[in-house]
Amino acid sequence: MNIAYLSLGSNIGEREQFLNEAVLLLNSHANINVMQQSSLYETDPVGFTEQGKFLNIVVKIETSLQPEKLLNQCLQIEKDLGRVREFKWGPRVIDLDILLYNQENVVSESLLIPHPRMHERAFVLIPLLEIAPYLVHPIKLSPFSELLDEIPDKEGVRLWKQTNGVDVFVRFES
Ligand code: PH2
Ligand code: MG
Ligand code: MG
Repeated sequence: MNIAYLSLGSNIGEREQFLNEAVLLLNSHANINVMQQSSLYETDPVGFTEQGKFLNIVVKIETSLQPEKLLNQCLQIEKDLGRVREFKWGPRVIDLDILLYNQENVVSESLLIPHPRMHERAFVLIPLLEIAPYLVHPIKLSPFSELLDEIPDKEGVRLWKQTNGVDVFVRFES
């Protein structure tokens, strides 16, 4: 079995519902087991900033799928939920990115793991550290907690709905 961490984001329509459906679709796959899910964070758009705020989460999965097969499954779920790709970093109903796959470095035409920008994105690291506080970057060999300390603008990431396992117990309004 392999352990992977995925980043999920949505900034169009019923964002929370798209995230929930994506997690359900992941978990309904025979070879994917969702083990942990972070709280929901509302995050200011990074890169192309003229778009709506995102909801972002990170999930930990257990899977027998190899990275390329896992990527195909993520892309299939994006399609199933109606994602239309207009331009890079543009608004989307759902985005599923593979962050980590065991402690492996995967380099292929379609896939780079660890995700090449994860260490500079607070919207990835904050939810990741919530569920895996002691994880170390497999290439940089620094703890993700230290990489987060180096990011200047973390204010763009706000806890929006806190989760305790799968149970939601409090909702933060922004
Ligand atoms: N995803 C991007 C680009 N910018 N910004 C936020 N806040 N959240 C995202 O998930 C995100 C982004 C490209 O996939
Ligand atoms: Mg992305
Ligand atoms: Mg993506």
